[in-house]
Amino acid sequence: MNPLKWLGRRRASVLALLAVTTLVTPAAATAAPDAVRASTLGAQAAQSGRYFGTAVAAGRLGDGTYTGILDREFNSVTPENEMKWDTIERSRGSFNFGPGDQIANRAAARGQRLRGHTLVWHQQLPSWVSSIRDANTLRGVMNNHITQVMNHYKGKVYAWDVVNEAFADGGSGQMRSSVFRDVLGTGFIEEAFRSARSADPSAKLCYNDYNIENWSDAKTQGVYRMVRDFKARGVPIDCVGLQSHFGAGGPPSSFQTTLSNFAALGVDVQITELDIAQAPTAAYANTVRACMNVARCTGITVWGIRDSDSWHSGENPLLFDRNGNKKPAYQSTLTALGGSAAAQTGAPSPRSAAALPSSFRWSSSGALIAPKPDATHNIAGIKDPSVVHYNGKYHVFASTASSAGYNLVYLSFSDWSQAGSATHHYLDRTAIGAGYRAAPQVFYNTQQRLWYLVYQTGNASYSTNPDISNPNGWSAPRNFYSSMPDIIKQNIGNGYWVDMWVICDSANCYLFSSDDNGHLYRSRTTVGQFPNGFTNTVIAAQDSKFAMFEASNVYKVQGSNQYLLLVEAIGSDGRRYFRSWTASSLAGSWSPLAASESNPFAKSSNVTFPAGTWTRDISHGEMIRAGYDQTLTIPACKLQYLYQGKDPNAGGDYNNLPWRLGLLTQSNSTC
Ligand code: G2I
Repeated sequence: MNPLKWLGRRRASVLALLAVTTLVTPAAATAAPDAVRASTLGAQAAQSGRYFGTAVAAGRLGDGTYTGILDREFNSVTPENEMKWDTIERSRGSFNFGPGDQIANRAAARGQRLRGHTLVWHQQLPSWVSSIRDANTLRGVMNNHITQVMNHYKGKVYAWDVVNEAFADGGSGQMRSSVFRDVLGTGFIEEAFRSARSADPSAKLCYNDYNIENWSDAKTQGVYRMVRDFKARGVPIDCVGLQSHFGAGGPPSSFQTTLSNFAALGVDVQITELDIAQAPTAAYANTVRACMNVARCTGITVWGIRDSDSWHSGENPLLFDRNGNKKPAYQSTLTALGGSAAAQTGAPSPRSAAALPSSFRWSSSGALIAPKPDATHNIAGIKDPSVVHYNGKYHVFASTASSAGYNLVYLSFSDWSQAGSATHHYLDRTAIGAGYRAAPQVFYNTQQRLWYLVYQTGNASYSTNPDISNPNGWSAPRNFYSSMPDIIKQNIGNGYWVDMWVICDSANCYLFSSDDNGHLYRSRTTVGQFPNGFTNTVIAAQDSKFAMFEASNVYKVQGSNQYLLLVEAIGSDGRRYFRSWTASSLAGSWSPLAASESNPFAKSSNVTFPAGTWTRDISHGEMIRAGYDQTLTIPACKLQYLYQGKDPNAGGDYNNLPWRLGLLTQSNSTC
């Protein structure tokens, strides 16, 4: 929200009213809500923290059937040919990133992961490389290629196939003859991995090969010995890609053993190029199950979308037929992705035990908190609340709004019945300072033993305080980003960058934000680096502008491996309401929970007002949490939501609207 935001908001509301009959209900909103079983490959894989990807050909991106399936089903992509040496550096020192960028940018805009394929391979290698005979020249050429390509895609590639297919078929268990091995010796693989690590330390580095799926094969054993040696000597390697181009018999019976034996060396394993001749349902299911049964098998990529897209199209080896219809193997794959080891043995899944319901009903309080203007604070509305219960008190932070602009306020009370009489502490009097500050979010960082207040200033900003109850203890604002990330600049259109939200799991912290233009963004840093290092900004979810407007909240559901996403939308009646989604990881893809106007998370239509209908908007708010730390954990039962509402007849300047805070309590909780 910037100081001009009211213009955008007023225009948005007017347009929403005009669009009553034309507002398109997004597909996601009408899909059957199902928190436990998803209806697409990517969403189902994400429930176990895995990805499900496909090879993509840039030349097919103009085909709507192709891109329709791509974006619906897959949350990871691998360029089939566009990042190979003969495309990227066809002549020495001259780099062509165009086709690779086309795939990379498209994936980033849709929140799909990207696997980089491939840096060093004896095929699709230009003859100017394969004819080099001098070791120093070839070493320089190889390292320069790795460095240039990885630098170009830095931050965009999740995992790189650093070296591809370096081992020989047959019984030798040795490396195959190639210009790299023949001129540089077998040490070229180690050298490539070391160059790759220094070029992009945040990308996972994989060795990728075919015919290494059967544990007893000499080739498998050769690759295994190399990875074991690398791990023993500290040569950087993070993953092994098993291509898995199978005949109609499917995977060898030892496939899962092979996956777990590699994983036991301390690397991730991935199925990187899966296709199975004639696509037998059982063969696909067995392949997927083997991955699901190995914790470090982090994802599966099929080598193309429709049979007609396959490099072996005559074998019809993929999950979609030539017309883009799902084949029987699609169903067996989807089912196998849902079959966690726990489910197969009949043990209750913790997710279903504490999962949220798929529809909600609420009872609302009256307006509990109203602005308290004083001689120097002329305030029309109190908005955007953030709340924690800590040390026997509710601590509420909120925006104060008037035509003159926005700032922040703090109040605390021990019981909701006292909320209205609590003292308002204006934070413009503290080091947070005057000027545009809005939409606060508060949490305690347990590692740093500091409270954080995250808010928007035009950038994403924060202040810290060792004592939440001391309003004067907040530090001056600092920014999370040096400037607006490029992906937001590219997608924001006429919207505003608003409503920053931080949540952490045990490894990473994520910063979500909205653009009033249909996009939810997500950046990542490690728990150790927080509050610094936010990077890898992607679109975490998107829809039409009013269907995914702003005020997103993300929470961990207590006692489950579910995360809950709420986003504020503008309904066909022009009123604000919330939609909801779940995911099994913070970086996962979001499946609709109660996500439509007819089955909303919270809208005037599923809220009763025993004390009188004081609002028809259920707008920017926050869940009452089970704790107060950076994990933003909420209970699975008896949810409560503090929100902003206003007199339905009020109008005029958006910034001057009479927003008040009220509390929803879930009335259909079954636990
Ligand atoms: O061969 C199957 C895969 C084995 N593992 C490594 C992968 O990179 C490899 O992919 C295939 C692509 O699917 C094919 O599309 O690699 C082939 C090249 O070795 C690709 O074929 C090439 C043709 O050879 C070229 O003639 C053609 O111009 O595809 C190019 C683009 O269509």
